[in-house]
Amino acid sequence: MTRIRIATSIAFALGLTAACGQEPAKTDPAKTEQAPAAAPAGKKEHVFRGKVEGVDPKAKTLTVNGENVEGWMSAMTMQYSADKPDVYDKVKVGDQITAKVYDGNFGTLYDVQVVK
Ligand SMILES: [Cu+2]
Repeated sequence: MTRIRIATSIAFALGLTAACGQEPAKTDPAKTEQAPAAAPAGKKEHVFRGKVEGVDPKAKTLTVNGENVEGWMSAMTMQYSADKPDVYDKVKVGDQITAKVYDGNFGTLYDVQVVK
């Protein structure tokens, strides 16, 4: 499911990407379409930074070239979903963004902000 570029996949193929692309454990697609996903309670929060390389409002995915997030994920380009549906309208290719991410959830960006 995860589209990782060849260059990064070579570097990270040996185990580091094992957790990436995992769907959040309790995601209900019908629900997330209606309401913002609640931030996971009690999970460690990390600050995510990256550059948007693709936006697909229909599929509700963002392809983001993310910087290394210590203890969460290595630097890589992959697809994420956003916590709120309006993010796909707000964010454009080339935007630098920040977001909140949580331990155990490697597929969702919360509180996405475009860095001006
Ligand atoms: Cu990843």
